[in-house]
Amino acid sequence: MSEVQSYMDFVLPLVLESGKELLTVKNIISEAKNGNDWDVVTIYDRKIENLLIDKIKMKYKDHKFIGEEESAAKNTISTLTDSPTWIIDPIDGTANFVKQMPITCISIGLTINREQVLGLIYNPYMDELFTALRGQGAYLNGNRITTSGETKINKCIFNYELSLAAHDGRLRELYMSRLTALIDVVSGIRSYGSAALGLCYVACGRIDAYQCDGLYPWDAAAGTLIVREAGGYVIDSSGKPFDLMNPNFLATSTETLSQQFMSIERSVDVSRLNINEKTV
Ligand code: 2AM
Ligand code: CA
Ligand code: CA
Ligand code: CA
Repeated sequence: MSEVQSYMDFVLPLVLESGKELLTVKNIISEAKNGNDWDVVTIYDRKIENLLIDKIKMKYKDHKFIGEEESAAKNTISTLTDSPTWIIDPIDGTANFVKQMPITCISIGLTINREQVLGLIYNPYMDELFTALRGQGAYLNGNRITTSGETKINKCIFNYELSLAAHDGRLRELYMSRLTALIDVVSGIRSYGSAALGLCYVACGRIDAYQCDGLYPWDAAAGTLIVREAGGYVIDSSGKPFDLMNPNFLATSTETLSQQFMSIERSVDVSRLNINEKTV
């Protein structure tokens, strides 16, 4: 068995167990992060992240961690090194979770030598487990998945994550100008509120494209590997090389579709925007 497969085998039961626990939760109380009512966290986010980090650390003493909630507590995101590094989003779609909208998941990625080698995303409400190991394809509940293969933007169902634009001054102008440019071109627009699941839905062909700028490594670490392993295409929509530590991503079923999105978006003036100034 490969080293990475053994890591998957170790972490999978922990994630399934944590996910199943979420199903029993009632009366979820959320608190505002950084004083923003629209940026919420619950005790379950912290509990799941702590449990995963503690258990993995006990087994693999030299492994490193980048988690959403430990980064928020430190007010900094650790630098990626060559060491095996678990990148953890304990609940992706916390706002959905608080409202009991069943589009929420646990997302875990692993990098070794700074390369994404493992992705695991579990939505307990749908009992859907998306997995990928580098070079070995992507799976939903053990069955191989591929993207839709869609090549035409006018037939494309597009998950554009509009929720951040409403609150985030860095992104509002960018999002709205792109929306105006794309709304008449694509077949339909969705905004599910979970980056990890949006990426999984591209990977399994439920939608054809996902885009969100200004996100964090834990939003992207598992899902972008799952998309690529499903035959999809991921780029940094700003035109720079994709950077896991500072992800602005467009994930599409095919490279052709990606080029069609980019040719429309490049016609929109975004030069005034600085999307890299963010708080954790
Ligand atoms: P989260 O639930 O883990 O915070 C779309 O809403 C995506 O953006 C989700 O994956 C969500 O992840 C993330 N998100 C929500 N609020 C955010 C914020 N204030 N800053 C950055 N990302 C956020
Ligand atoms: Ca959050
Ligand atoms: Ca997230
Ligand atoms: Ca989260």
